[in-house]
Amino acid sequence: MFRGESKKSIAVDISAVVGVVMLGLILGLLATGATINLNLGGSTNKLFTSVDMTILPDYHGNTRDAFVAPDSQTDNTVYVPVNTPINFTIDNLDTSLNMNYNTSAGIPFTIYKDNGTYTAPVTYTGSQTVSLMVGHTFSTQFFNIPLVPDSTTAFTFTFTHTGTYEFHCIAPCGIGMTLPMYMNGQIVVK
Ligand SMILES: [Cu+2]
Repeated sequence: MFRGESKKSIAVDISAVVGVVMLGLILGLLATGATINLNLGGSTNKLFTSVDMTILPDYHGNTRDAFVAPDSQTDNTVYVPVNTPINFTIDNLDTSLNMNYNTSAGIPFTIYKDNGTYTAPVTYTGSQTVSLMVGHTFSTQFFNIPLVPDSTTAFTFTFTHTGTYEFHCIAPCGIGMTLPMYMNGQIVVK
């Protein structure tokens, strides 16, 4: 009888200890979970189906031309959904000519010129060779869009795989050409 009570008492003590430890673990996990959720909330970026970028010449310094991404994103990282047509519009406010673009873009695109003289929008197919003097390009591993001076260029592209893809300019437009946050950025497909 005595020994039985003793064992029971020990058993109760152990279960109480296990219970406290489990409670601590659960609270710890909840706390961790809450922290993770908060972090995700803080870093969850809006997914854009329309990406409107502007090219600003001499952004933060001479020849540091830059793509300026939407939504005041300062790191030039654009978040877009996978398997969704993304409408890109790029306003090139730079008037400089930096390269003779003489290749195909890979995907169709339309140039809307607004350089003071009205010009009807011109649409090019993805496979045709395009000969244009350009100031910049919007290039990724999937396409290579020529950007003529003082113009707006529009194209649509659907990313079929999630991942992070660099975009950059292949025109020799100055030191901004290779600088992240200038003519270099990322498209994150989620
Ligand atoms: Cu450029």
